[in-house]
Amino acid sequence: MSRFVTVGETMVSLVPKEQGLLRYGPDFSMRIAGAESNTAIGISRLGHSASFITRTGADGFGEFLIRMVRAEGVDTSGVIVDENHRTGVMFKEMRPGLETAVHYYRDRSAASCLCTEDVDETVIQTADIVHLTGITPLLSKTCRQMVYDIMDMADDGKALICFDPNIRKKLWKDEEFRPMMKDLISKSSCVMMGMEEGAFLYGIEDVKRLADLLFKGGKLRYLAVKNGAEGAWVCDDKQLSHISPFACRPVDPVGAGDAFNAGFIAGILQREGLEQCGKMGAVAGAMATQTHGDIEGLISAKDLELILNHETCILR
Ligand code: KDG
Repeated sequence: MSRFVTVGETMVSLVPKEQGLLRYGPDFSMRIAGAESNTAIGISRLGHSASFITRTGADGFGEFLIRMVRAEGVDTSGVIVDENHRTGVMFKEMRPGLETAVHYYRDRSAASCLCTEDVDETVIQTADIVHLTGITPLLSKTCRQMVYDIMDMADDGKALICFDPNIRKKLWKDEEFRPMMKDLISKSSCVMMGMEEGAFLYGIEDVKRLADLLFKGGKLRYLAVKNGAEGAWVCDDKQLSHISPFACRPVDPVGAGDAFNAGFIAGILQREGLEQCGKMGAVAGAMATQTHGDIEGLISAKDLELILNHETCILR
């Protein structure tokens, strides 16, 4: 039984070896991506047991992903290998002088066939934390139903439901998903979102007002509002604190939000105080921006402790 469980799509990410537009044919290296698998790996690196549930295709990409997640110490016993669908793929495009663009090849992927029956209720109900993101309900109707059902299963157990809307406009297609995102947020006890996402969903840019609104529902226990290089805000029913950004040399922000979530959730699992959870998130998020892959910069428990205690280790 893992303390942390998450369900969602993991994908092969093809990351160019150099800056440049795709049209000029960069060389790629094959990495792993996916908000939920990133977070599960982040939690495992921070020393907590984590399980990841998904569907992959019965192909080399799927085998690669399962090996990667398992090699990071995450329990993959709930992963289903789907003979009839392929593993999702995404490409990063490192546009010179501009933000990295992401191109998805995930329509009708194996993970988009995930459904409630794929999830073992006992695994959800015995976890301390069940983490979901707003990406999964956009993948298909069965995924959407599954996310709602997992939240109900978690409510029947002891699990704290963590949710990150992780808005990916490329997946919104023609549909208006705002009410659904807000509904899922209202069912969660820990919400971690970007400042821009708060503005997009609620039209509120002031964190205090956003917190007042979200805590009014009565279910929420923790709120983290991530604001990139400006740091983050963390909030519970008693306190609202700003967390300064941790100095870093960013090369790619993709995956930093998941790393923040892993640090923040690890803090909750360790029963740290609110500000310490926020600092753990901020350091983990900053460290993740320093590599081009999503998981390569995820920090270990030992390094996080050194940083938080302002200690150094002997390297030479
Ligand atoms: O959070 C990082 C993710 O954006 C990336 O790994 C891919 O999950 C992903 C997505 O759907 O964009």
